[in-house]
Amino acid sequence: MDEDNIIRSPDTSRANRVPPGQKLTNKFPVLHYGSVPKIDINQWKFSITGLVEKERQLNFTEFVGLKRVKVLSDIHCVTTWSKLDNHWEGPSTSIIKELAEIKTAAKFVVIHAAGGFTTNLSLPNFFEPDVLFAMNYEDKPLSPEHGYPVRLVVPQLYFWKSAKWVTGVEFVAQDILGFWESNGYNNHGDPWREERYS
Ligand SMILES: Nc1nc2c(c(=O)[nH]1)N[C@H]1C(S)=C(S)[C@@H](COP(=O)(O)O)O[C@H]1N2
Ligand SMILES: [Mo]
Repeated sequence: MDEDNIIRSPDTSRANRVPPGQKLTNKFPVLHYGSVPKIDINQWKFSITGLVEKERQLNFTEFVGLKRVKVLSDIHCVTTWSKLDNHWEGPSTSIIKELAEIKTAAKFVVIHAAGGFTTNLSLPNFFEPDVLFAMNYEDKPLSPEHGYPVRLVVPQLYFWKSAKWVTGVEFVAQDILGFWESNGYNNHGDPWREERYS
């Protein structure tokens, strides 16, 4: 991979890259609730809804055409495995600001994924420069179990915020707990502060 124009997630520059209570693995475990959805790329839609001037839907061809960034990140799963030096590629979350005008009343975003899965983020967390809608992992399209065709990657928070099989983003004024956040996980999820459970 071309290392020149890569966005390095800030945590990859720490002297000690392993947060408290975490153990390194070279494997890439698969974790999610339910089963891997079967995605028909011809039917696939990405929607931008909620507190925006005009709601939008993009089909797969339109989404594939969006400008992309490359990100280097570390993964920290709340179940205590961490995996360093992951390369992702896809549209930055900042692309949403070019696709839709977000109303000033919007303070949080709900990420929607196949099968009704959701996760929630504050707008500052969502728009961190290292957050992206990943389509490629290590220069190859995501595998179905890791979120094909599009997953969110939020490098600075525990990996449950990195929703797989993303279908859209919804801007809201009040925070709305997502799936894992309503099932005992912390609402924020900073691995360096061990914000694991609520
Ligand atoms: N759609 C969806 N995305 C999800 C989840 C889920 O249940 N559904 N689980 C999260 C959790 S808890 C983790 S740890 C990571 C695991 O990602 P991986 O299978 O690529 O390692 O996906 C996150 N994204
Ligand atoms: Mo997880």
